[in-house]
Amino acid sequence: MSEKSETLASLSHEERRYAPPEDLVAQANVTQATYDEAAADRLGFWEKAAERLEWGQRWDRVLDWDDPPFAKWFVGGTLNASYNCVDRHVEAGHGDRVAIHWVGEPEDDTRDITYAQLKDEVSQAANALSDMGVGKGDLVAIYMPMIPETAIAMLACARLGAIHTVVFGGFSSDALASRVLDCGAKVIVTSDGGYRRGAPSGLKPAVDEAVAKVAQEKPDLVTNVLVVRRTGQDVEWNDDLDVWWHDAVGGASTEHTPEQMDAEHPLFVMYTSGTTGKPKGILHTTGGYLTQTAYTHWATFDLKPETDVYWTAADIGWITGHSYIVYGPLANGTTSVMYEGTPDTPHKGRWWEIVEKYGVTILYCAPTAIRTFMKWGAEIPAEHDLSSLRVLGSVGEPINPEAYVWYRDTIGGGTAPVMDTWWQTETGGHMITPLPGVTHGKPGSAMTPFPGISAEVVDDEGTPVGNGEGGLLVITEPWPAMLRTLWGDDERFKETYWSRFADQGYYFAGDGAKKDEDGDLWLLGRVDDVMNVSGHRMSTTEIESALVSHPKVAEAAVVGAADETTGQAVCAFVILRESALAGGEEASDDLIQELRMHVQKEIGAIAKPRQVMVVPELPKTRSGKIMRRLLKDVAENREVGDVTTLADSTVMDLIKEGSSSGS
Ligand code: 6R9
Repeated sequence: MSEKSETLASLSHEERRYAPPEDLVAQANVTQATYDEAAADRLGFWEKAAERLEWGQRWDRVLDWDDPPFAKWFVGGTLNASYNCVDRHVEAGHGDRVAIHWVGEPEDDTRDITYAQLKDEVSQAANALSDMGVGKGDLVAIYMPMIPETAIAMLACARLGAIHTVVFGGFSSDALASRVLDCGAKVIVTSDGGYRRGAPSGLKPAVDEAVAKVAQEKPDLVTNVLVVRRTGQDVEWNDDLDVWWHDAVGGASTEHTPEQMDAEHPLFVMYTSGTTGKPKGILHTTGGYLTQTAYTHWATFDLKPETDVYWTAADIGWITGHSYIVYGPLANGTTSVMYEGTPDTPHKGRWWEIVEKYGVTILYCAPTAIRTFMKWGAEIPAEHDLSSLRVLGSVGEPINPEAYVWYRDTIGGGTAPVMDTWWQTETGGHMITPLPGVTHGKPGSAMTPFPGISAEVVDDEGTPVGNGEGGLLVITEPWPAMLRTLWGDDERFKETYWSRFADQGYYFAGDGAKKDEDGDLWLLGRVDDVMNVSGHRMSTTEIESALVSHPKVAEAAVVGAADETTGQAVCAFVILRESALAGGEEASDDLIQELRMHVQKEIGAIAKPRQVMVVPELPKTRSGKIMRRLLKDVAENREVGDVTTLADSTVMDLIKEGSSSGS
C-alpha cells in the first residue's frame, strides 16, 4: 500500500448511503440535467444563473480571463446588489412577505421585518450614510451583534456603492483597529452592545478604543461612528464623531434610488486570518458574487421562496453570514430566521424552540454546533416538533460521519438530507456539495463540485490523483464569486493562492482532499494541519472522526506535537458527552486507554494517540474552527500564543487546567 492510500484508507469504512427523498426529487429545483448542461457549456450555465438577477445593463462578455489570476465576470454589466435583495421583491408584489424573522436572545424580544419594511429601512440607512459623506467606493466598517441593523447597514452600503467590511463582534478593539486602518474605513457602524449568554455585553467601548488607536496613525480617517441602541447600557459619547442610529437613520427619508454599479464594482472586503502574518482582506465584487450566492442558495437547499423558512445559524461576521444570511437568501426573496444569541440561552433547547415556532424548513449550521448538541443529548431536541425541517446544511469544517448521521436522524427525522458544503471566504459561495434532489449522501463526504465549478485533487506536481487516492484540492477554472484580489495587495494574492500550481494556473485552496473509489470528494482539513508521524502523513480530521465515533466522545481535536522519536506524535484533546459524564465517567486511565485503542482499531496503530487529554472546551474561531495552533502550544508545553481571534478567549485557561489533570 502506498503511503497515501494507507493513511487515507480508514474513510472507506464508511458505507452508509442515503438516497435523496422521493418527494423532494419529484419537484427539485435542480436535477442531473443541470450538471450535464453546465458540463457542456460552463459559461453559458453561469450566464443563465446571472439572468435570475435584475441587471441595469446586460454584460457583453461572461468572463474576462485575459490577465489571470485577475478575473472579471459579466463584463460591461451593471446592477445594484441592494436593489436585487430588496426593492425588486417589493416591485414584484412580495412587499408583505417576511424577509427576516429576527429573534433576540432575551425571550420574546423578536421582530418580523417584511420586504417592504426592509426597503424603507435600507433606504433610510443609505440616506443617513450619504449625509455623513459616504459615497461610492468609500469604506464602512460594521462591528455589530446579530441584529437586523447589521444586514441593513450592509445593504445600505451596497445601495450607495460603498464597500463594507464587517468585523465579527466578538473580536477585540485591536482587531477592529487594524482592519479599519488596513482598508481605510471612514465610518464605523456599531451598537451600544448586544446580548450574549443572557447578559448585555458592550461593543461601543471597544469601538472607542479602536478609534483612539486608529487616530494615532491616521487622525482624520474615521469621521463618524453610527451607533444602534440595542441594550440601552451607558456609553461614552464623543459629540464630534458619534451619532445615534435612531436619530440619523430614523429621521431620514424612506425614499432612495439605488445607483447601478459596474458588475466588478467592489461589494465588500472580509478579513480572514492567515496562518501567519496579518489578516488578509478578501475582496468580493458585485455581479459574480451575487450570481453565485443567489444561485447556490437556491440550488443547494432546493429553496422554494414562497413556502420555505430558511435559517443559517451563524454569525454575519463570518462569510457564511454574508453569503447565506444576507446576500443569497435576500436576492432570492427568502423568508429567513436570524438569531442573536447562543444556543444555550436561556436553555439548551433554544434552537429547537425557534425551529418549532417559525416552522423552519431549511437549517444551515456548522459541525461544531452539531457536536455540541450531540454532547447535550438527543432528549433536548426530542422535546420539540422539528418535522418542518426538510433540508439540512453543514459548513465550516469536515463533518464527522457520526455527527452527520446524528444530524440527519435526530434533527432531520431520519429523512432530511444533509448538504455538506465545502467553500471558503475566498470562494464566496458553495463549491463542492451534494444537491438534495440529485446526490446520494455519504456521511463525511462533500461529494462533487457544484455545477459549473471545476475542482480536482492533485499531487504535489499538480497531476490529478486517481480514485482512492489523496492529495491537494485545487480549483481549475475561474468561478463567478471568486475573490478578485487581497485588498491592496495583488502580490500576496498571487503568492498565496496561485503560485503553488502556477504552471497549471490552478487556484490552491490550502485543503487536503481525497477521491474515494467512486471519485467522490472527502475534505481532510487544512494542509497545515497534516501531521507527519514516523514518516506517515496523517490528517487530523480522520483521527478526530475516529474519536468522535466513540460513544463517550462529543468533540475531539488532534494535533501533531514534536516528538523525539517519531518526529511528531498524535495528541488528542477530547470533550466527553454529557451522558458519559452523568454516568460518573471521568478522565480515568481506563477511559484514556479505551480511546487510544479505539483509534487504533478504527485507523491503525500509527494513528494511536500518544496522549489523550479530556478537556471541558476547545479553542474555536467565530466559525467554530478549532485553533489547533493553540492546542499545539499546550501539547508541547509552551506559552500559549495569540488568542485574539478566538470566539471566547477564556477557553485556553480551562484547557490548561484540564490538561494538567488528565493525560
Ligand atoms: C465557508 C467557510 C474555509 C475553510 C476551508 C476548509 C474549511 C469549510 C468545509 C470545510 C470540510 C466542509 N471548510 N467548509 N472543510 N468540509 N464542508 O468556512 O469559510 O471561514 O474561510 O473557511 O474551512 O478548510 O478551506 P472560511
